[in-house]
Amino acid sequence: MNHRTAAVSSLPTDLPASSEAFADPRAMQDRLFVALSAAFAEEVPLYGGSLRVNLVCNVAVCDLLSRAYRGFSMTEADIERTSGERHGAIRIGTPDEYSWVARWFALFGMEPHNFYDMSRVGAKSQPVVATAYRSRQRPEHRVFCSLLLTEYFDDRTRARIEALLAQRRVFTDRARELIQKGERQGGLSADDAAALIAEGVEHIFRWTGTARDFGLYTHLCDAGFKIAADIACFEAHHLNHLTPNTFCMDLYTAAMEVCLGEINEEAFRDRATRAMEQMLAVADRDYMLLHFKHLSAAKLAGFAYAEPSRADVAEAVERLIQTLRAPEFDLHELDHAGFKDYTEGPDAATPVFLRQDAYKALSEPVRVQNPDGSVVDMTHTARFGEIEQRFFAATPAGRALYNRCADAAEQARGVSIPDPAADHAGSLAAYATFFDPIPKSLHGLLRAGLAFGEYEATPAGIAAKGSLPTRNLLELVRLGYVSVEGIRYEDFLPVSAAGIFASNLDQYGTKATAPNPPAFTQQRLEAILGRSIIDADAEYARRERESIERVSAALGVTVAVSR
Ligand code: OOG
Ligand code: NI
Repeated sequence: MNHRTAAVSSLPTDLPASSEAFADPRAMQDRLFVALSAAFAEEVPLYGGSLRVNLVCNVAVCDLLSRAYRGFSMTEADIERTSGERHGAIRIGTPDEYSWVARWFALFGMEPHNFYDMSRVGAKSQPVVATAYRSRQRPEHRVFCSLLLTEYFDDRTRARIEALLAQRRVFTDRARELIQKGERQGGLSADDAAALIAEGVEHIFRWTGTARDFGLYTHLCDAGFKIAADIACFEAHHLNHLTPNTFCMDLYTAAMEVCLGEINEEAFRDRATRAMEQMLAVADRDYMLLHFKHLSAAKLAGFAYAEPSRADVAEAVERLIQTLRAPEFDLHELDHAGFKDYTEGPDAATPVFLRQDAYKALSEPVRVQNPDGSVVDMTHTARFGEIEQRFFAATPAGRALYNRCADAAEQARGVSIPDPAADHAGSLAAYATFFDPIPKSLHGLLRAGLAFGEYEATPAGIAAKGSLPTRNLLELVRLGYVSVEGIRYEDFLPVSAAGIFASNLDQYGTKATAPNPPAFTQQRLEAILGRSIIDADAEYARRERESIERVSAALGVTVAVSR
């Protein structure tokens, strides 16, 4: 499959250097995700289509926001960069493979964050544990990385899985050499970095369309362990999905549904208009800073605000409709299994954690090689097309409140929340009421202690040192003596992750077939990694705490958020 090579070799090799000798890990990350995305789009035309849909929706959102904020503008290149952020998911078979993956990510400056035990999340449990790789500060990309728990299975099945996994070698000699060299030197030259990226795209995360041992594959699927089949019977750690960012989830989902032929243009006009109006209603300055990382607070403060008119919205929607009529948006002609019925996460007005949606997993042809040399052609349904919108990181109290709201909303689906296919607007509105207890602004979230923020003394605050009227941080923010930015959520949600496994494998909840499977602890995963796993919430809290300490030092008084 030489398109892989094409995707990689078309990239410039002039990776910016972090020091004289080594490529910058951040730049390597960006290059990696551009290359993975290009390769994924070549493998899965629908993914490429979804990127086109997302781009034109994001352009429409930015056009409208530039009417609201006079002076705000995003070039298509800015939009590409901002929406070039990705999260992905891979599933690993053995501890040895898992440690190579960790070492590989480390060279990109991506560290393990959070321990997810997916075998203990109730009805949606799956036989995997996981951590997610990302940069510690201001990450753009992250990868959920699961490890199959072979101890979950009865002895015979376990032995079959382990024997099959023992035969494969996902990391080539070249990849191993590069990793060892990078570790030894403390970095990689631009050429070596490009070679490491190519290893990832061409081998490690590659979809080969081939599998092994049809007997084991069907045994695992029939026993309810499609996840184990997806891991053990394939030759590489194929990406399960690669999720781009969108600036307006409800606009994107409506656009995908019209392109897939699931709704007509009239229904799209209606949904897109509501999505745009809803977006404008919440797009305050904190929302702008959250979504557009090239903006600084100072620059944003210079933009006058004028609420766009209904005619402006109608015009933006008509323009988008025109755009989507082009043949490149005829996605219904591609192989697909439809779009999910509803969006995961909070309603559009509640800016915490993540909103996620997806086109459903595709059934893809796979050629299976059997131990006896025979070959079987089958289809495998696992890779799907997720999209997300990232919001503020919630504190543990915020998470607890969010979980209560989300649980109640989940219970009400199909009861007091109407089916979205029958009444889309009514369904969104009823769903939103369950999140009423959560404040809708950054200020409200911070005051209630539900989200994390980073504070900074302003020049006015420093000038007023010694005569500040209050030590209350949020009051100081209101008076212009301190500025605050919400911290964006950069992690996964265990419950959503469990739902994602269940929905894209089309298999809900599995029970162990081993009589007493031992708990797989964080310590065991850390032993495999040879390092500790970062607690993301503790990091968000640390960033907030340190920023408050800096403000106190700059203003000469101890400030605090008073609740
Ligand atoms: C991982 C699912 C986790 C998310 O967005 O929560 C995930 C998987 O399907 O392997 O990607
Ligand atoms: Ni995902």
